[in-house]
Amino acid sequence: MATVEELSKLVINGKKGKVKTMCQEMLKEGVEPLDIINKGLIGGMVEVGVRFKANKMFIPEVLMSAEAMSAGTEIVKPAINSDDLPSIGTVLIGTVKGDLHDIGKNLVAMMLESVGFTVLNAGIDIAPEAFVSRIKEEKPQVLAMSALLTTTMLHMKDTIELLKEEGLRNDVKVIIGGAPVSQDFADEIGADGFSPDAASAADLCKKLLGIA
Ligand code: B12
Repeated sequence: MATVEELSKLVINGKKGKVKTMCQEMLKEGVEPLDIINKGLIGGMVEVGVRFKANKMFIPEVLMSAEAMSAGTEIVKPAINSDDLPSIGTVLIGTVKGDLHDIGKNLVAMMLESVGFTVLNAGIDIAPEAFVSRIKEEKPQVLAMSALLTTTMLHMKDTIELLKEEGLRNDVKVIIGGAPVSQDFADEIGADGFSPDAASAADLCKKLLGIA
């Protein structure tokens, strides 16, 4: 029987095809889908982060790991998506301007969908003006912004300021996340919430909208 540790190793080694096959096997064997994602796939990416920082892995390899992780996520996603649930609210999610990291953001999107939110995934490198214009058009209840770089997290503040300028701040709850972001930073820039991972992001959105 395949283990989450073995899956993590395949992610670290960027073995996209093998990751897909192992995810399929694990689902067949009845392994909890969220364990496959959180312990196996994310577990692998966490180690990739450690090695990247220590200069033991470089960008091309990190990208291969990222692709392997995304491919695995696509396999597991249908097993946790509850398409039949009526929508409990709409969340606009995106990675801020200048930032191309999207793995964590996509996981948050997936978790939100799995608990019944309609998710508008704006993608990466989203400028404050682009977030604000989608909020005007599509009126989500929550704006979720992701940033992985200390240099780009400041655009979260710019977006909140622009929402205020446009008189939209009270129409939408704003949550933020990503490795360099913290509760303190959220308080400082006037966001409504922060959460450190995808599962708690879904709980946070429910709490902010008063959904039990
Ligand atoms: C993968 C990766 C890349 C990939 C991205 C591929 C992709 N499609 O996303 C590539 C190779 C492209 C890349 C490029 C770069 N990267 Co990079 N990258 C990483 C790495 C190794 C992993 C990130 C990741 O995917 N983690 C796994 C996911 C699951 O975790 P996560 O993103 O944190 O998300 C979780 C939570 O944070 C939270 N969350 C995330 N978003 C949100 C949003 C909301 C609303 C909420 C509530 C929660 C939430 O939930 C998620 C799931 O639990 C990190 C190292 C690290 N430790 O984070 C560096 C890292 C982020 N990168 C870094 C750097 C420096 C760069 C580059 C500048 C490198 C370069 N010299 O070119 C470029 C910048 C490109 C750009 N303009 O964005 C630095 C940032 C340093 C800093 N403090 O600013 C890091 C920390 C590495 C390091 N230690 O030096 N990178």
